[in-house]
Amino acid sequence: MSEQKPPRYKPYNQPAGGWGAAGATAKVLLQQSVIGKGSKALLAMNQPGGFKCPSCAFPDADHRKKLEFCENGAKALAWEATQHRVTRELFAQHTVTELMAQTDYWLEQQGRLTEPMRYDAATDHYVPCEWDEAFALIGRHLQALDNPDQAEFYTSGRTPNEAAFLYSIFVREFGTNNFPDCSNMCHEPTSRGLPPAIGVGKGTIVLDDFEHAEAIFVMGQNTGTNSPRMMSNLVEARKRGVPIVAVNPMPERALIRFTEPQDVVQMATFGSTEITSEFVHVRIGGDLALIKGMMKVMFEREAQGESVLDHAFLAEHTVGLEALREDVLAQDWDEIVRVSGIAQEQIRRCAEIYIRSQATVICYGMGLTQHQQGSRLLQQVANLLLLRGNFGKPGAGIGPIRGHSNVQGDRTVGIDEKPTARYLDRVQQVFGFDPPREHGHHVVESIAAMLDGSAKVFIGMGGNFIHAVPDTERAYQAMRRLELTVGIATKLNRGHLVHGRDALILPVVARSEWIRTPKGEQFVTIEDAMSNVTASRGVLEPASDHVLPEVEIVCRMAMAALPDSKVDWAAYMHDYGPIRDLIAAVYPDIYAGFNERIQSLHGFHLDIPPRRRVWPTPNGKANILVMPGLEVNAVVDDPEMLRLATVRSHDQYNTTIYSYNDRYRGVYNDRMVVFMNIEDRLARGLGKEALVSLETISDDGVTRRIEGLTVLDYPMPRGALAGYYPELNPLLPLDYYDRISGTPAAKSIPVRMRAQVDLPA
Ligand SMILES: Nc1nc2c(c(=O)[nH]1)N[C@H]1C(S)=C(S)[C@@H](COP(=O)(O)OP(=O)(O)OC[C@H]3O[C@@H](n4cnc5c(=O)[nH]c(N)nc54)[C@H](O)[C@@H]3O)O[C@H]1N2
Ligand SMILES: Nc1nc2c(c(=O)[nH]1)N[C@H]1C(S)=C(S)[C@@H](COP(=O)(O)OP(=O)(O)OC[C@H]3O[C@@H](n4cnc5c(=O)[nH]c(N)nc54)[C@H](O)[C@@H]3O)O[C@H]1N2
Ligand SMILES: [Mo]
Repeated sequence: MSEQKPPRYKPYNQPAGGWGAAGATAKVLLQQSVIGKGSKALLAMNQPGGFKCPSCAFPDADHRKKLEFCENGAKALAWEATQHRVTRELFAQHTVTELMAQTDYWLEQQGRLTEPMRYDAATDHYVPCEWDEAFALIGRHLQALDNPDQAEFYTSGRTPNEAAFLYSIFVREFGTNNFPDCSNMCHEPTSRGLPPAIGVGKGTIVLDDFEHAEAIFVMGQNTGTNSPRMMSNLVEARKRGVPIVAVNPMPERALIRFTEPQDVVQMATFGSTEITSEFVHVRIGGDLALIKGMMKVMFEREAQGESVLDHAFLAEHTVGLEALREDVLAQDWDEIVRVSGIAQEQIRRCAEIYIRSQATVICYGMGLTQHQQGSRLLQQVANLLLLRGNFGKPGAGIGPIRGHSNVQGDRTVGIDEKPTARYLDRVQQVFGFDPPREHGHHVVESIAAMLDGSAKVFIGMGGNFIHAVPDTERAYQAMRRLELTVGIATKLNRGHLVHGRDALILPVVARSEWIRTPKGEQFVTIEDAMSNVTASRGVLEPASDHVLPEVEIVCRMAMAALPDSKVDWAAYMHDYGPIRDLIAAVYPDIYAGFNERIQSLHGFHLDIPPRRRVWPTPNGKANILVMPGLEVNAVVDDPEMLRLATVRSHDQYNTTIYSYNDRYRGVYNDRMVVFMNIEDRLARGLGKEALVSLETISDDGVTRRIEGLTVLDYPMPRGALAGYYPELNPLLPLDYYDRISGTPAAKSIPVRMRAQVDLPA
């Protein structure tokens, strides 16, 4: 019997979730041969006393007595708990050059890393090495640098608070603030854009706010795929009749219709809930024009004598209203409609929904942050909320939906290339060394430093830097110039193969696994996207006897690099309680009494002053900030230009590809595709599913082109394209980023499309 491959593209017309999701969960456990073990772990995931899902940062619903996992959480777990192992034999069989020829999917499939490996240039193989030898090599390289700023210390958001905190102390005592972080490519516009406006760089909502909201806006976020547990909140809100407005250039399936896999009746009856009451098919980068249009409706109605703003709130809590009014009223309706791609009538409907609601939540994801002016765009989201006093009352606030499960926590505990003076003073008082005061590198700056030769060492605490960053080809060149690259990781990835003269792969204990040290069983803590800090205790046996917890790795790197350290690393290596005491000492405002408070079954919430209508800004007010114009990206004057958004499929976790399918978008067996409006395709004389190339429009003289992409007819707005991250990262210029946050504009790459005549064999 020949194995029939399903067609490459078959539009998906079912509701998202439901039996499709339940089936996919079972299948993934089966594939990784972890049915029994996986099920045991799933029962402990996101439950009090268990561990935090290694997938996304959405909070647990502690008041509901149900399993708190979703299809994609189960996938993340199955991939982590997999029975497959990368052993020394794999590295003995293949040179690094041979491994480079394998796909990322294949690398991932090899399973968990099991022992430390060191690159041997003479044979082009990774060879086993002792942990002591690995730390000694790191120590030697770091000590040999002319100055500490020649090292780059990357962090990805899976690292728990305890390890991230010690890492930030180690690196500062070593003498640099070079902390490129996955957050720099993600929610940094939140961290940098919101503080001048509302005084905090975090979200202000908690889970309960979904229950009190009278309207919910979901902007630039593919909820059903990337934060599936949030679907429960949307379903519940919808059943209460709350209007939900989704703003997205892609009509993401789960935002249209969803079946709650945990709803027994819906599952049995094949029922589903219509999620979105208003789908706003915005152009890429059109959100600013939409928001200004909504505000224009409000100011126009005010001018006609109606009261639609919260005047008491505005008078007591804000400054800057008049400048905003002037800017917004000056925008021309035709321009608003052209740039947003949304008819005036629909903008008025959105404004009406917003005005009628006494409590509104606005959630957003990468569709808002990854633009050249992402940070300032978020300030306009804050303005919209401020106009109706949507802070500091139940059911209202701003909700950046964070990515990695501890990406927010890592930043809170010190992973920050631009630390505040106040924080540095605390570090000095608590530890007794002088931390460097000069700002360090974010991701883009770290690559520039590698390229110009000023960086020599790269240490990656988790993540897959090389495939997460822009400009893949230049990033490869950058990495290959280094003297030492270190990948501290659970799984083999491309970053371990694109390496420096010396290179190490250091395997770690994963989130779902227990940490047993000579001081007993330890737990770690994480902070979710709504500022709840909870304990996480793994329940599975570690992948091998030779993997180490991240905390121990940090301590031993520090001991090797800093022989005269003022920090008693050995005291923290096996005992995490004292680390939390240090966190409390450095951050008394939010973390005082950490060890007592973490005893509570559901953890605790870190104070977010705007929830109390307190604004930690220099003037003590919420600042209404003006952003002129309607564009969030530099205008490209080229009639051929199309805007490309790089997005995630339903079957990947960032750079980890689970399969080549993207169920809800109807794509099978292929990721080298471009989603495009059929009219745009016809206008270019392209046939159905034509093969094309994309070339970036830039003025830096570098040609960035990807060939062999298949065009799929998809309900995209005119002029908008979408394709997959990380495959399309070679098209994203290093220099194309938000100047305030450093975040690459991965959702708005200007490109030209060409028909490809030479079909590959
Ligand atoms: N299963 C799974 N879960 C994940 C991840 C994963 O890869 N897989 N990654 C985690 C991480 S680190 C993060 S940051 C989050 C990411 O989660 P999301 O923020 O959902 O990320 P993306 O898939 O990159 O894109 C989001 C959406 O932005 C839309 N978009 C593109 N351009 C625009 C625009 O100009 N305006 C608007 N309004 N929308 C636009 C896209 O169509 C897409 O629906 O998810 C986290 N959770
Ligand atoms: N073009 C484009 N580029 C993007 C994006 C985009 O939308 N478009 N999104 C950006 C975003 S939002 C993000 S967050 C970044 C993601 O960038 P990263 O965080 O660097 O990438 P990941 O793919 O999440 O990293 C996966 C690796 O982490 C390791 N790992 C997994 N769990 C653990 C653990 O518990 N501990 C340790 N030490 N290692 C672990 C595994 O070895 C795995 O291979 O990519 C960014 N890049
Ligand atoms: Mo992210």
